[in-house]
Amino acid sequence: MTRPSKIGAAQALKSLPHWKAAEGERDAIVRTFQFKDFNAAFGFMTRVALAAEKLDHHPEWFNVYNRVEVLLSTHDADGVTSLDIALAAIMDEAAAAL
Ligand code: H2B
Repeated sequence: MTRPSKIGAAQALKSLPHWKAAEGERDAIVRTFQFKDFNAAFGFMTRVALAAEKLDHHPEWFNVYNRVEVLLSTHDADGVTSLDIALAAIMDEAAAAL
């Protein structure tokens, strides 16, 4: 399958108001999600994991209790692509539904 090419964080963020550029060298976008409790956070992660597998595009994330810190970037493109925008939008929707 053809992989999308790099768009860059600044361009991607125009359509993703809840996200910001990662600090440091990497071209990546980040968002921290907060949920009611661990059960809600892990439910979110489960839904997103299934979508990520379907997309063949996977988040870097870190969970403690009710908090999920997410970083999205396309390793193959060395930066943010349309796949990251798609996964970010899926995450925003999944979080809003909880
Ligand atoms: N996820 C992310 N975030 N970036 C990638 O470049 C990537 C991925 N590549 N998931 C996919 C898997 C690739 O390794 C497989 C072989 O398609």
